[in-house]
Formats: sequence, C-alpha cells, structure tokens
Amino acid sequence: MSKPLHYNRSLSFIILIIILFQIGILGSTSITDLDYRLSKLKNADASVSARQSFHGGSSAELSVNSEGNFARIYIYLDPPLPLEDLDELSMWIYPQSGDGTVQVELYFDGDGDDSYDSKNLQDAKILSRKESCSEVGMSNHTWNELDGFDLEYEKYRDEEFLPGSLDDCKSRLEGKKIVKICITIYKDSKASDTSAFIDYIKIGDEIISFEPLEKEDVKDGPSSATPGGLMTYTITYGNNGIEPVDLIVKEDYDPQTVFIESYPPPDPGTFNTWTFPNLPPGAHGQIVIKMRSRKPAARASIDGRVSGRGLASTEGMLSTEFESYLVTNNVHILAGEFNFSASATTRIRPIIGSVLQYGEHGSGDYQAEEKLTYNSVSINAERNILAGFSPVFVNLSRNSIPLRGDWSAKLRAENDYRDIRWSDRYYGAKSLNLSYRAQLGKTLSYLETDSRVQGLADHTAYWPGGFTDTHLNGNFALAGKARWKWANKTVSPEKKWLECSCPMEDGQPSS
Ligand SMILES: [Ca+2]
Ligand SMILES: [Ca+2]
Repeated sequence: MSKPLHYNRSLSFIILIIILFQIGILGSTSITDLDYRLSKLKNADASVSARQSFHGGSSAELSVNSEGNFARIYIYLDPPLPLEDLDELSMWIYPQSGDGTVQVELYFDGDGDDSYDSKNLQDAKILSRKESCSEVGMSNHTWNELDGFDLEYEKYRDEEFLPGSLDDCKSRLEGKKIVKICITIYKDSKASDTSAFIDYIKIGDEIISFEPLEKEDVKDGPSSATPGGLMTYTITYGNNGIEPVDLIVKEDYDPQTVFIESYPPPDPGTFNTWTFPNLPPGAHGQIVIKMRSRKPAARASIDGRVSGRGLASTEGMLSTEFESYLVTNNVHILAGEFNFSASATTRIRPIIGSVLQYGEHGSGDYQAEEKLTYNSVSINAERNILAGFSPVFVNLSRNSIPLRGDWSAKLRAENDYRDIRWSDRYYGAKSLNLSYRAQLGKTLSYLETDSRVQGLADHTAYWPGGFTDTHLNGNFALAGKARWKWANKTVSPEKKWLECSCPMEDGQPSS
C-alpha cells in the first residue's frame, strides 16, 4: 500500500514597494493655539522684541511716536470661546516711556456665524474704560500684571448697558462667544512718545508669550518621502508655565518605521525619550528626528523539487502587490501637570503589482520542479509538473478506503500594473504533464506553456484591447506562448500562438 503523501504548502511573499508617502498632520496643534497679529501703522510700531521679556526671551513691544495715536495687539479665538467659559484674562505690561492708556476690547458673535459684525444686533463689543498705566497702578520700568477681570467695561453703541465688570458682562451677554480680543496702548498726549512691552497674555488655558517657536506645530512631518527613505519629524516643546519644570518628551514610533538619529540625541540608553531638567519658564526648543520607513527584503530565489505517491495538494502565491496603510508617530510631552500629545500620520499608498498563483491537486504519482525568482518589481516562475492517476488507499483504523482521484491544476497570472490576466485551469484529468515559464514585470510579461493533458482545460487571457477564451476536452497536447511588451505607453502582444495536437484515443478536442 502506498504511503499517503500530504504535501501542503503555502508560499506567500508580500513584497512592499513604497513609492510615495503622504504625510498629513492630524489635528495640527501648537503650544499656543491662539492667533495674534500686531498692528502696522505709520506712526506706531508693534513688533516682537527680545529687548525685554517677562516670560521666555521675548515680548511684544508697542511704541507710538508723537504723530501716532495707538499700537495694538489683535488676538483671534478660533473656535470662539463662550464668554461664560472665560475664567482668566490677564497680561503683563512693562511701561517704558510716557504714561500710555491701556484698553482691552472683546468682540462677540451672537448669531452663530463665528464672526463679529458691528451692524448685527446680536453680535456685541465691550471696551474697558480707558485708563492710563499709572491710573491702574502700574509703575514704569517694571513688569506689572493687569487682570482683565479688574477692569470696568461698557458696551459699544449701547448707552442703556450700564458699565460693569467682566463678571457682570458674563450674565448680561449670556450665550455670546468671544471671537476677538484687542489690547491697545494709546499715546500719552503729554509725552513725545509712548512705549510699553506686553508679555504672557493668558486667555483661559491659552498663553501668548511672543516666543518664536510657540506657533510651531508640536509635531510636524514632511509632505512626502521616497520609498524606504528618510522622514524627518520635528517636535516643538516649551514651558508655558511660570515655574521651571522637568520636561519629558516621549515618542511612540510606528512599528513600521525605524529610528535613525535625532538632534539632540535621546537620553542615554533610549531612542525615544528626551529629558530637559529644570526648563525655565517660556523656554522652547525643538527635536529633529530622522526615521526610515521599513522596506522589506524584496529579493529571493527558490528552487524546489518534490515527488511522491499519494495525495498531493500544493498551493503557491507570489505577489508584488501592497495594500495602503497608515504610519502614525505619536509624541507625548509631560511637564508637571502639563500632559500633551500630538501625532503625525503618513499614508502609504497602495502598490499595484503582479500576482502569481498556482497549485495542483490529486492522487497518484506526483512530481514537481520549480524555480521561482522575484524582486520588488517582477516575478519569474518556472514549473514542471508530472502527475498521473494511480489508486491510493487511505488507512483509517482497520479499513483501507480506496481513493479515486482526478488531477486538477491551476495557474493564475495577473499583472495589474499593465492589466494583463492569464488563467489556465485543468481538471478531471487522468494525467498532467505541465511545463510553464511565467514572467510578470513592468516592461515585459510572458507566459509560455507546454501541456499534455488527459482531461479538460480552460484557458483565458485578457489584456488591454482583447481577450481569448479556449476550452479543451480530451487527450491533448497544448503549447502556447504569449509575450507582452510595454512600449510606447501601450501593452501589445508581440507573438502568440496556441497549438493543439490531437485527437488521442478517447475524447474530442474542442476549442
Ligand atoms: Ca456674528
Ligand atoms: Ca515671552
């Protein structure tokens, strides 16, 4: 009794080619999400200055000369902040020359269009009473805190609205949302020029410190990268508090990326953690990380030979196709109570390539020889199959069951890049003698088959511009050769023939 041969194999190679990266920043966030603008007027200057600062290394310097009237900071809240949620509105002011007048204005949206319109009665604007720096108790040449909740406000063009504190306005302007805040320094009419520095404006949880890096995205990445190439991520960190902190930056790398190097380098013994001990208030910095996308080995050569008597079932698949996936690198910044996360996501596009699938199934004598070579852009396969029917017995406990089997075989070759598909199927066969060579590449694809079969066969081929469909039944010999070349931006058959020699003893060929 022959020994059952169980031969089951699954060959699956996924060859990844990364042609293009598309990096999208999900929820791009910066240390300060408030936008601000400084006024640009002929006789007044407003600019970021490193000459004085309360927090970090710089502040906004507002100066008005004798011909000017005012200099202003415009702050935009996007999304608008409901007035009832405003729990803090403060700033630090350093009066330098003259005794300028400070005014804070809040602009509200009341009709839901996220903008202020002076003609819309539902929208509103409130202004703090104009008071000079000395009137609100500030001293020149020193940093003074001004709390917006200590000021008295009146409503623009509404004389029935009694002046009141910001807390009074909260109840009277219920439901309105702040879209813009202006801080203005008006000229001291008695002085030749008026100037002041403003720093560390706190509106709710957000802080404007006029530091160059505070508007950078916490996590930023390139818009595209080459296959398996370098991707550079930039992390921006900062201490927005008013006490020094130990700040820790921790990266969660996507498993499909590899860390290469960073500046500054990570903490010793780590590749994803940076510690900045005792980081001063207002200090900001950046970490530049270079990563590489994983590019799997895309070359292999396989020589195989199998033979035996019994049940045979083989399955093989080679593919250069590659599904799209996302690569996400996350960053976590920890500084005291401050815990911040941001991420950069890269979409890796799908790769359209080639797939070769083959297999035989049956019982009897089986012999297969194969040589498979592939790389990231092409598949090359050469297989010789010899199979014949012979009775096989499967021994299940005491009873031997004779198995009557037919042979079947399939070969499916797809070049999806060039839209070529071949499919050969043999079934109900008493014997198979198949030889084929297949090449699936971008410029050249071919399939050469030589088969002697006692049974049935379906043979189809599709390519841009045509298809063939052949059915054979009987005892036949079939030789086919199809070769497709990519030239002048079209795929065209170079040479193609199908030969059929028959009839044999039983069965009639048909096509
Ligand atoms: Ca509005
Ligand atoms: Ca500052």
